[in-house]
Amino acid sequence: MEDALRNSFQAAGQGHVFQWWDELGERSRRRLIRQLQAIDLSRLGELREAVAALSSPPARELSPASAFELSDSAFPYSLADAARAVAPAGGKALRDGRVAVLLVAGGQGTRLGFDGPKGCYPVLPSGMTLFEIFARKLHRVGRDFGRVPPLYVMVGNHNEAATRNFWEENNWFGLRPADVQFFAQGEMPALDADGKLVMEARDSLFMGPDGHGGVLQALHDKGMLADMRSRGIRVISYIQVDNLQVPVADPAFIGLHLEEGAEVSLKVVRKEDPAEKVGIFCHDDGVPCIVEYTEFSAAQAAETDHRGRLKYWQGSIAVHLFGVDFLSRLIDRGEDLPLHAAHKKVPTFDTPDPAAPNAWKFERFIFDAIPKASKVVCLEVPRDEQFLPLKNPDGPFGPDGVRTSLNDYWCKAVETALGTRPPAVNVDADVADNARELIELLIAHDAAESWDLTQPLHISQELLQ
Ligand code: UD2
Repeated sequence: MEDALRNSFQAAGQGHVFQWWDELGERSRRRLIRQLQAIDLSRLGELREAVAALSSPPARELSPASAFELSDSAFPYSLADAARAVAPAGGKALRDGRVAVLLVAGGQGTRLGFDGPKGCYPVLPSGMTLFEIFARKLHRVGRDFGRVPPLYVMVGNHNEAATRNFWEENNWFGLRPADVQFFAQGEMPALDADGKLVMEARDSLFMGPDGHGGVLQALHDKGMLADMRSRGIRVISYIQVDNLQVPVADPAFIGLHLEEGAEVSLKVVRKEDPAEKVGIFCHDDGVPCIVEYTEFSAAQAAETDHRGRLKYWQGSIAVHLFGVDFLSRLIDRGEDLPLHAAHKKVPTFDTPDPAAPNAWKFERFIFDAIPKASKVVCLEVPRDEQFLPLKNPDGPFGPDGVRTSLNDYWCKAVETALGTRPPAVNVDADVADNARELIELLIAHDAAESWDLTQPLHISQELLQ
C-alpha cells in the first residue's frame, strides 16, 4: 500500500513528501500515510489554476445591483419599509421552528493575535465573550418567538476541542445542549512556489482550514443538513463569529427572504470609503455576486453616480440567509465553490515561523454560492447597528475600537430616549438588538425617572424588571 501511494505521489511530481520516510518511526509513518491518503492528487491542478487565476483574473462585466435600502438613514434608522412589512412572516417562521442559526467560527484568528478560538475572546468591558453574546441573542429570540433556534457552530480541527470545552464549561450558556452542535470544516494543503505540497514537519503536510465556503460540504458530510431537515428547518441564518452587533435571526430579514422567494439573501452596509475591506455585492454579466475587495479594481471601487455617491456602495457584512433546499441542491449536484489562492506565511519543517509569505493557501468563500441561486435578495442595514467586527489587535476593529463604537451607539440610544447622555452604557445582548428597540424599552420603563444617568449604565434584564 505504501509503495502504491509513493508511486502515485511521485507520478504527480510530489515524491518529496516521502523524503524523510527512512528516518520516521512507525507512528510517524502511519500518521503521514493517513494524511496522504486523504489527498486527492487528481485535484492538485485546481490549486495551481487558482494561483494562476490571480495573475490573469477572469474577465468580468460588473454593474451595480439593487437592494432594499434603508427607509430612514438618520439615527436610530429604519429598515426598508418592504422588510418591516413582512417581519411578521419572519416571526412566524421563527415561532414555527423553521430557522436555524449557523455560526462560522473555524478561522484561525491570526490577525487578532488571540491564542484561542476567537469566540472565547472577552470582548466586552464586563469580560463577556463573543460566544456568550451570541447565546444571549438566541435566548432573546426564544423569549420573543417562543422557541430558541438550534445553533450550528462550524469550527476548525485546530480549535474544535477548545471550542467544545468552552461551551461545556459554561453550561452551554443556558441553551439546551441538544440545540447546540459543533462540526469541523475540511482542510486544504498549501503549495510552495514550485507547486510542491508544503511539509509542516517531516511526518506531516501543512493543512489549513478550507475557508468559510467549506461549510457547504461540511454541513453535508457531518450530517448537519440532514439534522436540519429532520427538525423541519427551512432557512439558515448565517453569521460570522467576529461581528458582535449582528442579530442572530432577524425577523424582517427572514420575512423578506421568504416572501420574495429567495434562495440566498444578504445584508449590506453603505460603503463610504472605496478602499474599505469588504466584499462588494454587484452583478457580473447580469448575475448577482459578491466580489471580494482584493479582486475589485481600485478605479472601479471609486466610481460614483450622478449624485456623487459610490456606484458600488453595497459592502457585504457577511450576513446571509440560505434556503436548506438550495444548499441541498448544490450538494446533490456536486457543485463545488471555486478555490481562492492567497500568498500567506505557512510553517514548514525548517521554518516554523516564516517572516514573510512563503506559500499558497487555498480557501472557498461561502458567498460564491450567490450566483448559483435562482433568486437573491439584498437588504441594506445601518452600519453602526449591525456591523461591528472584531478583527485586529488595535484600530477601529480592535478590542478598544469595538468597545468605543459600541458604547457610543448605546449612549446615543439612551440620550435619544431619555434626553441625557450617561458617561458609559453597556447593554446586555439579551435586552435589545438595536437602538430602536432599546429606546422603546426605556420609554416604556420610564427609565428617566428611576435611573441615575450621571453614572455608567449597565442595562440588563434584571434592571428592567
Ligand atoms: C470577510 C469577507 C469580507 C467582509 C468581511 C466582513 C471573506 C473572504 N471576506 O472578511 O468581504 O464581508 O468578512 O466582516 O469572507 N472562517 C471559518 N473558516 C475558515 C475561514 C474563516 O469559519 O476557514 C470564519 C471565521 O471564523 C470568521 C469568518 O469566517 O467568522 C470571516 O473570516 P475572515 O476573518 O477570514 O474574513 P475577513 O475578515 O477577511
